[in-house]
Amino acid sequence: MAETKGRIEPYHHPAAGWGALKYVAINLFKERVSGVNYKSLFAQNQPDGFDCPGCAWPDREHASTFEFCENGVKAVAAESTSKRVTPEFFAAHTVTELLQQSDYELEQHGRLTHPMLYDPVGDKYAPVAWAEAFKLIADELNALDDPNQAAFYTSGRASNEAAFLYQLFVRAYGTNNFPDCSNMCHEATSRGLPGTVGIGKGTVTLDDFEHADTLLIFGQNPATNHPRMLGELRECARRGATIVSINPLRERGLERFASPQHPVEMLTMSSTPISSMFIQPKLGGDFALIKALAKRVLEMDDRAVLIGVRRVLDIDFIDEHTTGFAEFARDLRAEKWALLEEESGVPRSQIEALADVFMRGERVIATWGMGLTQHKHSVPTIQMLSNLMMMRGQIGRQGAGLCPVRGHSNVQGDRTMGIEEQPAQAFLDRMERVFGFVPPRHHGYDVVATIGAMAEGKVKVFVGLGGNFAMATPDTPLTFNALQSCELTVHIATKLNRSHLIHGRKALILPTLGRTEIDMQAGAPQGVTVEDSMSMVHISFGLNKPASPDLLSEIAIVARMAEATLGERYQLKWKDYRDDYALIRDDIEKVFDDFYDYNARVAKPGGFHLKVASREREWATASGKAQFVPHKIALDTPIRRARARHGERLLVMMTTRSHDQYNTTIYALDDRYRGVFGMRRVIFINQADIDMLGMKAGDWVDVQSVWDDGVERRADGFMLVAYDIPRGCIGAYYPETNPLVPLASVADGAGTPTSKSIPVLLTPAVAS
Ligand SMILES: Nc1nc2c(c(=O)[nH]1)N[C@H]1C(S)=C(S)[C@@H](COP(=O)(O)OP(=O)(O)OC[C@H]3O[C@@H](n4cnc5c(=O)[nH]c(N)nc54)[C@H](O)[C@@H]3O)O[C@H]1N2
Ligand SMILES: Nc1nc2c(c(=O)[nH]1)N[C@H]1C(S)=C(S)[C@@H](COP(=O)(O)OP(=O)(O)OC[C@H]3O[C@@H](n4cnc5c(=O)[nH]c(N)nc54)[C@H](O)[C@@H]3O)O[C@H]1N2
Ligand SMILES: [Mo]
Repeated sequence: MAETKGRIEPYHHPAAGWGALKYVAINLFKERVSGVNYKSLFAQNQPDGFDCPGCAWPDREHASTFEFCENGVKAVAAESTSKRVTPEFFAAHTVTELLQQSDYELEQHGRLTHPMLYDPVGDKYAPVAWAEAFKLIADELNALDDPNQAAFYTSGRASNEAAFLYQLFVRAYGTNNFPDCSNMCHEATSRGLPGTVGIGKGTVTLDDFEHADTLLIFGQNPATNHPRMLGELRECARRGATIVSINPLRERGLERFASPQHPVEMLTMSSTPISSMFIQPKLGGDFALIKALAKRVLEMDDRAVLIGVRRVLDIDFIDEHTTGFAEFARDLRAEKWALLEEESGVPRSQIEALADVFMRGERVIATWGMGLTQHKHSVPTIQMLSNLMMMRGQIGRQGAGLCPVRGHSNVQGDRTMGIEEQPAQAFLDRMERVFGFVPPRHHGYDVVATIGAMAEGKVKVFVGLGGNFAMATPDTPLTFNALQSCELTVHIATKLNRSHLIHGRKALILPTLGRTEIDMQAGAPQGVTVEDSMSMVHISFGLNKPASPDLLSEIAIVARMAEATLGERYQLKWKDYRDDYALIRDDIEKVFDDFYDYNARVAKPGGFHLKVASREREWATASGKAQFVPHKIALDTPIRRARARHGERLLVMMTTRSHDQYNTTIYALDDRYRGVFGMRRVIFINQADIDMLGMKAGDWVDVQSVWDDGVERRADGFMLVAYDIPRGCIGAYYPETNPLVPLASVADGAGTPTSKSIPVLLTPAVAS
């Protein structure tokens, strides 16, 4: 089904600026946010307000000045909408009817108000009492032959308290099946960094941005996805720091920025240039590019030794803090320049120019997003990036370090709290000691494994704590079948989405409070805590009246699910926990030493920084040192094999976010900075590739992925948009393109679907 009303109009303005303000106004109006809720916009990320549900970028000590952010405003407006999805709404629509609506339309219906149970007779959801809903879940869970026949998904908005209780419940019930959104997101970071620096988290804080002289931004689109990061980059740029954008797609939002925080910039229509250098590797070319930079650093160090000038390598750091350098250097020396150039898609002259910038930098921060994490070789890529930074001791000192930029506002905290299908044994020992039950020891299913297990009938109950599992995951038709073959699907959610409609034989939708809402328990307002992308933990209090009197908090839902399922087993204090969230924090503190004095420390404005050992140059690796890990360029890959078969017609597709979406939530149909308006079914493609296809910009195509399992995977009806992107690489939006991602196509060692490198063929659209 082709959209025809859209238009393409290149964007020539700075990011943010007046455009952002205008869009905010339109959005607020459209969402029909009630007057009283306006004030909540000014309370996000304030000391006594709530943590913005928009993204995981930290805020300056929950600063006293209002930080304007389009992303945050949209997220808050979407949650504060006055529209409601009531029992009457469900009575008026069958599920089959609702399935005809687009994700955008489903989002527009507003907030869920009542717990709902699917009625197969009328093919409709009907209201159900909370107690009955919990009893149904308990009965289904207790009827399973094995607890491993259930899977418990988490989306990264869940608070620390909700996540901790959830994993406590699920482990007491008896499984480690914790698929979570980070499996699809920064998993390669979480699995890659422990091998090099000992912990899967970033090593910088916002303070380091004030001291950095060089910033390398890999595979990220902050103007859309982390707008407050642009404010930091602006300050860096004004101070004279060099900012390099490494991205196949020339993101206009990384070129110039007009800060909404600075009235003069706004009034004079001026702006600050952000990136001074743009490197455009081919999709997935970062691994070879970073390895090439490392090789160049080594060569320049050889030269320095030869002519007797200051070393380029930080020899002291390497000697004192690392292992494996000799072998790593041997591998670098053996690598051929021609292969590095070919695989990265970056000419040698540009590699050398970028290496110069890196070597000139005294204090370098490397940031990265999904552009590095959603490829087959993402773990080696991230390890190579830490190798590169370690060569010059750019980790664990002021103004320098590794900075993975996370997505969901508490995705990092959820993992810290034990949402992890491969839990560490030491953590399980601790759980056992504190709570007195024996937690399951073997690994559970991640997202991809859960889908496979559902499809094979091995997982029969699916519970989703937030998120939109059906749309966020790969291989859409297969995933839909998998979910539909479940005995029971349960979704704890704020708004209606497609996952609620792709349901099991029995199905529940459990409506919950959003983070912006007042959470009263046993007569007292409760706060919840979150950990941002830079390991700052702080407390968040909702301010708005709940969307419906029938909502329960996520914590109350989890606790009551647990009570119903486990009964008196293990004497866990479910009722106490839900009456007073401070008691949950007391028990979190018993399990994790770094959370000592938890309640006292989050009571302070700004909260506290959770220790990241690598930041202190303490290395929690097997060797007790930071480890250089060599990696070869893989020459036998699905993409290479597909290209050998199809030649230049084989294109590699990345799937990204437009400006007006939050993951699977489609707020509106524009992608302002990329110049797409009123439509989403577009493909960004190099003009030379359009010519190669014998087509022209504006033509419509169907897309088919190339995979060797005999399954036809296609997505039809996309318009070609000529764009500044390397030949052989194309871009499109997710989730529309998820049917193209084969379930088996994952990052080695992380299991992340390869959403940024899908081998595809384009053909003229059959029905447009
Ligand atoms: N408004 C808004 N904000 C969000 C979200 C949202 O959907 N909307 N989602 C949140 C979440 S969960 C996340 S994880 C983050 C995601 O934030 P990002 O990491 O910015 O995610 P994407 O939109 O997928 O964009 C990836 C960027 O990587 C580039 N890229 C793609 N492939 C490659 C590659 O091979 N190499 C390099 N170097 N670059 C590449 C793309 O051109 C694009 O600029 O944002 C969070 N914030
Ligand atoms: N092809 C492709 N696929 C991708 C990606 C990609 O770049 N390309 N990105 C991946 C990434 S990085 C991520 S993080 C995942 C995202 O996967 P998910 O986290 O599963 O998806 P979201 O779209 O963020 O979930 C939105 C839903 O969450 C619910 N919700 C919102 N707020 C709350 C709340 O406070 N509590 C509860 N209980 N529910 C709430 C609402 O019902 C809303 O519809 O998608 C992944 N999938
Ligand atoms: Mo994400």
